[in-house]
Amino acid sequence: MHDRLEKIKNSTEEFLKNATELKGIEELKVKVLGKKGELTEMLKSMGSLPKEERPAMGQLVNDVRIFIEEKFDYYTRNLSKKAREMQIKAEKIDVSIPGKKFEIGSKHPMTIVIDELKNIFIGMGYSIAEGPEVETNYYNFEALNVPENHPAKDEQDTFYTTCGHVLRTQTSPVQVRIMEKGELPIKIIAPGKVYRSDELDPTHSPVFHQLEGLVVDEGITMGDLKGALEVFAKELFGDETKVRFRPHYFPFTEPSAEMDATCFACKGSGCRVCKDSGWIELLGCGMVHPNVLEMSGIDSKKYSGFAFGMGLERVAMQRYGITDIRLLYENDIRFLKNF
Ligand code: 2NM
Repeated sequence: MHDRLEKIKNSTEEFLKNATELKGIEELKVKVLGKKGELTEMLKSMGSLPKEERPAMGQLVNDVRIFIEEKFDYYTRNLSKKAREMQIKAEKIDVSIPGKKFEIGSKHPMTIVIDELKNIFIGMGYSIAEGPEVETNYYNFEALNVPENHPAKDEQDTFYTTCGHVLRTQTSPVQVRIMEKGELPIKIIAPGKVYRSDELDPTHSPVFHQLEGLVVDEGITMGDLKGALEVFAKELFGDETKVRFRPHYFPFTEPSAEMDATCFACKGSGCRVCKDSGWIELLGCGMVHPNVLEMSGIDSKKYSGFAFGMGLERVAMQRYGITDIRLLYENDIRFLKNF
C-alpha cells in the first residue's frame, strides 16, 4: 500500500507539473480524488487491513490526500493565472492607433440656400406656408389670372396626371390657398419644388425650387414692395447691395417688375458671375392683380398686396460657382463634399 500511495502521489505531481490545460487537471482530479477515484478506493479498502495497521495507514492516506489536494489547488491556480495572462496579452488594445473616422454628411447646397432664405424672411416677420405639389388646374392657373389659352401658359407647360391634375409650375397655389382662408393680414413665404416640362440641360431642369412671398393688408403699396425686397437683397448679399427694378409682365401682378441686385462677387464693377453687367437678376415681383384677390374672396377695394418669386437653383449656382444645374441633382459625393 505504501508503494501504491507513493506512486499515486508521484504520478499525480508529475502530471500536474506538465499540465497545460485546466481540463486535463479536472479529469485527473476526478480520477484520483473523485467518488470512485484511486485514493478514495484505497480508503475504502482499509477494511481488509489488520486492525492495528489501520490508524497509521488511515493517517498516511489522509496525509497523501491533503498533499494531493494542495497540489491540485496550486497547479489549477497557476494555470488559470497563466491562461488569464495569455488572454489579456492577446486582447491588448493599442490606444495609440488612430480611430475609424465616422463620416458625417453635410447639407446639400440647395438646403443651405433654402434654410438661409427662410431665416432672412422669418427675421422680417414672414411665416412659412406649404401646399401640395400636385395641384388642380384652378389653383395653378385660373386663380392666378391665367385663363385657358393664355399665352403665358406656354412657358409654364408642365406635367399632367391622367385624372386632370397638374404638377405645380410655381408655389403661388400655396398663396392662393392661404388667401382663400380669408385670415388677413397675410405675410408668408412659400418655398418648395416646382415643375416645368423643360429639357434637362446645364441651366434648365424639369423640377427645380422656388421661393415666393405674399403680403396682403390694407394700404400695401409698391413702396412697401420695394422697401421689403431691398432689405431682403441686403440681407442676402450684404449691406452695401443696391437694387433696381425693371418693368415686366406677369399675369398675376399689375404692375409687375423684375428686381436686380448689384453683384455680390464684384460689388457692381463687372465680373464672370454677373457676366460683366455688375447686376444679378434676383426675382420677379409686383402688386397682386385685383382679379387674383377677388377670385380668392378678398375685397380689392379694401385690401392690396405685393408678391414676389425667385428661382433658388440660380441663387445657389451663382453663390457657389456651379455651372451645370444637373450637379445639384446627381448626388455625386465628390460634388456634395464641397459644401
Ligand atoms: C412671381 C412674380 C410675381 C406671385 C404672385 C402670387 C399670388 F399668389 F399672390 F398671386 N404669388 N406669387 C408672384 C408674383 C410670383 O414669381 C416670379
